[in-house]
Amino acid sequence: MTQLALVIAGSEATGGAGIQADIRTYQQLGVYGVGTITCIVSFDPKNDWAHRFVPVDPAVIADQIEAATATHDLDVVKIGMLGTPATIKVVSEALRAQPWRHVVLDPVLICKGQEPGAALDTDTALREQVLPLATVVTPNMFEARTLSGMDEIAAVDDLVEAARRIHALGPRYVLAKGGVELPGDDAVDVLFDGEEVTILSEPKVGQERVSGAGCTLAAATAAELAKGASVPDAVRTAKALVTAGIHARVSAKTPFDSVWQGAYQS
Ligand code: PXL
Repeated sequence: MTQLALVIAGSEATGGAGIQADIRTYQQLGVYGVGTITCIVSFDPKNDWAHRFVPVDPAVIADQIEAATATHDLDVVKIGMLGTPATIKVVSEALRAQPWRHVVLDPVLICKGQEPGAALDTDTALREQVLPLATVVTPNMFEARTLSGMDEIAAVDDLVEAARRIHALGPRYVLAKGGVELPGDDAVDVLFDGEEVTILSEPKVGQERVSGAGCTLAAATAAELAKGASVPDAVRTAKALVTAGIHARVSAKTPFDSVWQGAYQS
């Protein structure tokens, strides 16, 4: 039987990140992707690739989720960029309207085109309204600092502490991603389930950030969960897919190349 999964995320027009990367990831793992678009991000090549950000009307977001959930029996969802408090509110209300086996939250906090003041409201809304619904949350270093309230994450021990603090906010599992930002030869992620800490480590593929890695990791986790994997197994497969996708990255004129999901072989 074909497995289905929902993704609620933004469109990133170059194809590198956002729902474009999510749907490719679902496809690569044999999962039929169903998508709701929350916002449209168009980088501006005339202005240093600044993010131009347009939120989708909350009523239209609600309509999309209604169409998707009325058409299919969906019990796994990945949530990517939401972007505004109004979007967060409508998505959290829609999520509460039915039970979910897994809610994978990539807590994308700010987009460079947004006002910092608006971003603070967004952080608070995400922390209060969506984070407690997540079965897995996947913060990067910046998001881990913001959600945990820690000023500095300089080593794996700090990342573990951040994961503990974020876990206390309600999600069932925290996958805190060190990525290329923590010093050392390996890209280290920390998985915390409230009791046990699991360290996941893969050799870094260069020192450059690659667009779409975070989106792809969360989407691959959701796809594997949809197929029945446990959270630790889903995360391991997701990390392998991202690592293969960074090796095979698509070169781009934006400051970052982008992950190629099609490179992964299970
Ligand atoms: O990679 C984070 C991200 C997620 N979703 C959308 C984005 C970005 C980064 O640009 O535009 C829609």
